[in-house]
Amino acid sequence: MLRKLTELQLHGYRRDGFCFPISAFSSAEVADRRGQLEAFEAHQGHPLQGTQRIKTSLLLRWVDRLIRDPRVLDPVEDLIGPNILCWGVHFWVKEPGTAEYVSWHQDLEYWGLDSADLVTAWVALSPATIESGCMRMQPVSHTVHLPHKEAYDQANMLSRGQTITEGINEAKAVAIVLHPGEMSLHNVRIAHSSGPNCSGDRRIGIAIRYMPPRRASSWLSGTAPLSCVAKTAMATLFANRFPAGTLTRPVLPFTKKPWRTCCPFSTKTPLDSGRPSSKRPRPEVRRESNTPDCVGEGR
Ligand SMILES: O=C(O)CCC(=O)C(=O)O
Repeated sequence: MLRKLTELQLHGYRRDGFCFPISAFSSAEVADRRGQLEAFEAHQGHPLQGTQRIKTSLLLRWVDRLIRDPRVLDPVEDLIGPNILCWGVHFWVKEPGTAEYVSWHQDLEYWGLDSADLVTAWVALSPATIESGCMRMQPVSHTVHLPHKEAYDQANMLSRGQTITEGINEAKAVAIVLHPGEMSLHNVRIAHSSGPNCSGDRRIGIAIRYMPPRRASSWLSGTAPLSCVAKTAMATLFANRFPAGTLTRPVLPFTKKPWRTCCPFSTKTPLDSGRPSSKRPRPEVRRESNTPDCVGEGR
């Protein structure tokens, strides 16, 4: 039985590689989350930048709560089952009237994963419209591997300017228009892009990457890049959704050191060198109640 998605949405996701809109948060809730983000930015004197845009659940407690919210997890569960590992969190913020864009790309092309089971929940904290530079998706492109090149460009929000060189039909692209509080779901292989923000408001989206943990355990056996987990220090187990005995050994790179040492502000990240070292504290599975002691957060 589906928890949240309709049969039509599930079918659409499987056929096209994405589905939307899925309502997750009320306007009051989303205004509150945006308020917390902007209070933090005001406190530090500038918008989220650089490494603050990734691993943000380690920085802001409300983001850590958001990535575990059943309203986000339930539709994800409909796609990948009840055992859910959060592999990454990425803030995509386009300031009003700026030229930043995202070129057509497939995430799987450059993330070094050996699984296409990864699904991104993209949660809108502000209006995602054609004018504000919402994402665009190429239906069915998750079924094929499209050629890419690296075309560095300062306005391109992708670090290496990864760009699909052929196979995109702009006329068939679907604009993922979302109200604040809604989200979309897309497959790690889907070809997607987004244009500049020509609106008068910020375009703020939180992309949360989820996958079944059995995929992560294959990395530990050395058959696929462990660095995807260990270097990013991102993975988060949802212990309450994780049946006992599913994992034979700990998957996560978390250490017993205080969370603060893992936060993007820290110069002493214990997890930045790939495989966990035997000299480091043993990784431990993170419990639901063990929320991070966040930097600069109001509550
Ligand atoms: O937010 C955007 O414009 C792009 C997002 C994206 O590329 C992603 O979530 O994979």
